[in-house]
Amino acid sequence: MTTTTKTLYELPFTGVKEYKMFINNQWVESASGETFDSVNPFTGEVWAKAPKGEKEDIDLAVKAAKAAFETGEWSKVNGAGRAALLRKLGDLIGENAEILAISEVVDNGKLIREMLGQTKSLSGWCYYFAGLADKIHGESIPVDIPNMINYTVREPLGVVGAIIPWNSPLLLTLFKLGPALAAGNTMVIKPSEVTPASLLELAKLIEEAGFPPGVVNIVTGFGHTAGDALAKHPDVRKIAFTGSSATGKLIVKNSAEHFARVSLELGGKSPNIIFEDANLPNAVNGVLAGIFAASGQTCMAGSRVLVQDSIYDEFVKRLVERTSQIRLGNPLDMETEMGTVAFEGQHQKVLKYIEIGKQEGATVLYGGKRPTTPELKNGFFVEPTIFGDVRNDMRIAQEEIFGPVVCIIRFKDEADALEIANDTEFGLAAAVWTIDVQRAHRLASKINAGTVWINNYRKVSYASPFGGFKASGIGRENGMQAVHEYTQIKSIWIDMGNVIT
Ligand code: TXE
Repeated sequence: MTTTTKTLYELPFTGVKEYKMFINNQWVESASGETFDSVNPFTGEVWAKAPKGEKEDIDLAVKAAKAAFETGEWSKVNGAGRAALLRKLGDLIGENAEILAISEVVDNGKLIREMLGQTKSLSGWCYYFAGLADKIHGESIPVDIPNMINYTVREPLGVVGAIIPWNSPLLLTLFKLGPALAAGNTMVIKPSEVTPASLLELAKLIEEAGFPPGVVNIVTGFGHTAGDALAKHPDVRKIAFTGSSATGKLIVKNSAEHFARVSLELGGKSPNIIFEDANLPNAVNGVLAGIFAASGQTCMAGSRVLVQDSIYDEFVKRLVERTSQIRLGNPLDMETEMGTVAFEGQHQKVLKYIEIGKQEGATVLYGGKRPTTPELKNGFFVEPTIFGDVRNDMRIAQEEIFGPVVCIIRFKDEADALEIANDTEFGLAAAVWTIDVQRAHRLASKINAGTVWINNYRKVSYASPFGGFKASGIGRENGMQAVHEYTQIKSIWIDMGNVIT
């Protein structure tokens, strides 16, 4: 039997798709009737339009979410019921993985080969948090007061506002939606203005799964209007945000006006540390995946590669050789190995940082420009770029570039590596490549980062807490810890009386 494997994926329609947004299980235009464009970063052309939601639309969505939480059908659904709905959503995501993946690729230029795998794995987030939905319990506490019983329960917070970036809209939404709904909250989700489509495709599945009206609302629009209104809304009890540190700060200030909780997953400048005893082919693979996957647009990108002096030349030679083989092209083609960056503004930012790196005296070992071949010239491409001779105090080593640009920094010994690794305002992730198990554990315990990978890079699971130290964020996503972040504890006291004599 012969099987044919599809290599080029395409949208199931032609022309510009006009989306509506999802409030109270209704598909609606924005109150103003205005829309905004989503541009395909490979072609530079508009491929979809979404409603330009603003404060009025956010108010409607929060009202629906509040009613669903307080008095609606959802307020009567127990943990097992919430689990069943999440499982159904997981099934539907699996069945519709292709359209979800394609709409995200056309919105942000990520690779279809990466997105197909990622969208299938999203079902796992639904199943995992479904499994926890009926296991959210408090404690019985032995208080030191006669005749008193004290116990706690974990209750949902109420309306959760989720503000989502453009680099991985579906995955970063599932990080929030899974635990928030498992715990019994309701949600208003604001996708990035750069990538509205994949979350509106997800909304179709949320409707089909049978979630009652108001449980999940998706309002498309801009950060300074819709996002701002959501963060400031007095009926929103928690804001779950992934994005830039600058916007994260604003969100903390705005949500403080009504004491909403916040969880923030912000930027990074993660060190990927290669010792002389490391398995070099594996380390090179880890460095490539760490920085060039998603064209470097991941918060956990291994953007600082620290290489021990004794293997520096050999490592760089291997890295340049492998990088020169990376095939840039149409992100919808399964053969393509690196896509575009997500939008024009980000493209300009990345190219600007490459110029800054050159001015700072770093050496371009590979790449460093926008490619000019006819097939690539309309897309927001940046060549995979390797800077050598980088000092850790350079701007390219300290500021988040969020593109396919890696800084190679030399170190002498373990102490030197640790000092450089921690010399950053960020603390999201780090990796150590060594076969010395004692050194691996020593460094894992001393690096200031929320995740440390040993002899691997970029592994994430719904079961394992993810989040940052220092300027990389507040709170954790994934794992049981995430469910707790969407609950509040109530302490209940019972007086047993004195009837027995
Ligand atoms: O992020 P913003 P931008 C970093 C990365 C990137 C830079 C800028 O370095 O180059 O941030 O990207 C919404 N109130 N990361 O400008 O502004 C916005 O609409 C409420 C790292 O796109 O943080 C979008 O939905 N919301 C990162 C979301 O915030 C507001 C992922 C993220 O946009 C708002 C993305 C406001 N005043 C960028 N202003 C990561 N950690 O993975 C904007 N938003």
